[in-house]
Amino acid sequence: MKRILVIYTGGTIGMRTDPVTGALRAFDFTDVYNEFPALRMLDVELDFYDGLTPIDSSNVTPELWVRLAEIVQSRYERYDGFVVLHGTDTMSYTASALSFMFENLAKPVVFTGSQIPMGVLRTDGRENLITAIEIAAASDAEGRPLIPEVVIYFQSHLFRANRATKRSAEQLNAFASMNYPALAEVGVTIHYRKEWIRRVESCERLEISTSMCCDIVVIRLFPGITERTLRAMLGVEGVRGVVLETYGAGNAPTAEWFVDALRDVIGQGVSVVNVTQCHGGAVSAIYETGVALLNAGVISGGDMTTEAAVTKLMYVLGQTDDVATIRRMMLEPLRGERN
Ligand code: ASN
Repeated sequence: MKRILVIYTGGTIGMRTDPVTGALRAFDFTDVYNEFPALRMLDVELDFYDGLTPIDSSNVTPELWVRLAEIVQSRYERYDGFVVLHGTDTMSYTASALSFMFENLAKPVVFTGSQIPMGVLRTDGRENLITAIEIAAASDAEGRPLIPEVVIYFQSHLFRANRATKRSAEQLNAFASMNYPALAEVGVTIHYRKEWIRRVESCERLEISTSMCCDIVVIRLFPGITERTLRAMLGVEGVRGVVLETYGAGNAPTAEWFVDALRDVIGQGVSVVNVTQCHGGAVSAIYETGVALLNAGVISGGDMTTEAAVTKLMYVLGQTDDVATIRRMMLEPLRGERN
């Protein structure tokens, strides 16, 4: 029987309605079999880790990412797979961050959550949790895990974590992966799309990187942005990296002050990564407005999501100070996060 560890971090999935007051309060996962007896029907041995204080995921910090990475690493040999219950609001940041922090991951780490609390009759959490556990336990004919990567399972779709983004605050189908196909689709059966799943490239021990650099800013362009605003954002003391959300295929104003402001900080050793504000598609310097950025030394983020660009930049800046290495690592797919 496969052994799966479920790690509870908080979010809507862990909420139930208090029968007396009607208010939502955190669910006691130590009592999960009473709350949710159907779990006993799964053909897996489940353990629950509830040593974290449940939080709304808007309060997530990189310290929690490190805790999660350490929890998985210290129990890696004991379990066949891991399910992380997490709030949906920042799930794609946490899951993406972990995809970079794990080196040589060969077992599934499946994130899931819900839009409707577990303790509400019409919850989507029940199906999400059960299927996430099944996916974490799935193996091929040789007994190797089917999904040796960090993934998000939500409403019938399994996505690579660093390709996924929260697309709706209302619909149960809350996540999307615009630039990479789903790794599995769930209907009557779970249909794995093996051609899109990462292969394990090394059988070395799982290592984790716990140094994530938070000295970055995200700048979303808008028509009317002034030189004063741009320079103030770029000039924040200690900033080492910038994720610049540009228009369309990576386009930005060609005004001299704009390009100069970027060239100045790049000259001072700041790494600037260009991603598109569009939900799908990639940065490609096909217009003059994109070429100017490349010439100024901006790094193309290709088809990365903002979440992937932010967490990858934090990870890469945590690894090295060398600007050329940072550029090379940002341009290379490290965990299947970009083409
Ligand atoms: N605010 C919640 C969270 O991210 C939303 C959810 O889980 N659906 O923690």
